[in-house]
Amino acid sequence: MLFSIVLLYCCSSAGVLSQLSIHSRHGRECVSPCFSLQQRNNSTSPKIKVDLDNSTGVAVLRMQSPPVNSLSLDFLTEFCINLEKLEMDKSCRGLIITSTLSKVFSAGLDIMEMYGKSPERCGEFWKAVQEMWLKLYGSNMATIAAINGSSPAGGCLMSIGCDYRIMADNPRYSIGLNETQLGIVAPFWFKDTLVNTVGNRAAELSLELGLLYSAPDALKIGLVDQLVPEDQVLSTAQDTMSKWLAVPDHARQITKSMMRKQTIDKLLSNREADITNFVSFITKDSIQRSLRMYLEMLKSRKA
Ligand code: CO8
Repeated sequence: MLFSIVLLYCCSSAGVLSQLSIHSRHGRECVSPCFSLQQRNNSTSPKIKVDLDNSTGVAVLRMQSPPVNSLSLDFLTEFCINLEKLEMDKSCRGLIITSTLSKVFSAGLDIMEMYGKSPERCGEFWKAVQEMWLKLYGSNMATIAAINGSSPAGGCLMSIGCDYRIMADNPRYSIGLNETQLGIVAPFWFKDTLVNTVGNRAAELSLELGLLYSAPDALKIGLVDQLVPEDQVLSTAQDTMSKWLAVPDHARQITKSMMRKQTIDKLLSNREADITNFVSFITKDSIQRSLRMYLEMLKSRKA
């Protein structure tokens, strides 16, 4: 019931909806024309590819938006539509999320969506971020993040929104909610999701210091559940999924709802205020300056 409410609530996706393509294991592609897309950037190619294996009931959602799978409004909209479609497909019981990019799972929220934008646009963007989390954290499907690269901030949020996390055993990859390092503050529902995952003390340290954990350190604090060699991330996720799907759906779903309902309800009952807070915070001159400095740091690091 909770999950249905969440779904209904999240269905209204800020008016920017895309065509959705889902590929079956046998290469069949069904394009649903039931949504119309208002393109917001130059790229018209799908940022997400979904393959649903009808024989196992497991879908693999691949993020494929170079260079770093940053979560722009377009990306989030496409992500939510795909999730919604899978959620409504009774044959789909499990979802694995991974990346097609080498080295990066997701760089988190697209900083350019928060820098130099109008309050209206920032509000629209934040609503899409909320929707992504509500849909994922409240999903009826068993969800596994197959983290095959770095996953800071919003990428970490997406990972901890899943039921289980498998990460590539590569010390160069990092994961965490590093918002304070950018001079911004993770909202209460980011914090709640992290607390639910690693406990209060680890979350406090992690959030205040904006820590990014190497894969082995992330395993130590329980931010991820398992490390495997890089080339086995997806296959391990598929093996693990079969264990999750061996549990009767209704029992797993009710238990998941029991664990997550309070956290989800908190955002649902404060959604508008959360958007207002985000917009007034992110459009402040001092915060815009912090974001600019961070962007410059990213560019100079690259140079
Ligand atoms: N948004 C937009 N552009 C980005 C982002 C991003 N999050 N991350 C990287 N880019 C850009 C870079 O600037 C670079 O652009 P260009 O090619 O034009 O110079 C390009 O992507 C490639 O980046 P890198 O060269 O750094 O790629 P690497 O493969 O070397 O590294 C990393 C990949 C590790 C992901 C690295 O890019 C990185 O650390 N990125 C920053 C990640 C980050 O800090 N994200 C935080 C986003 S904020 C967030 O998600 C939550 C905000 C909550 C807001 C709450 C407010 C109230």
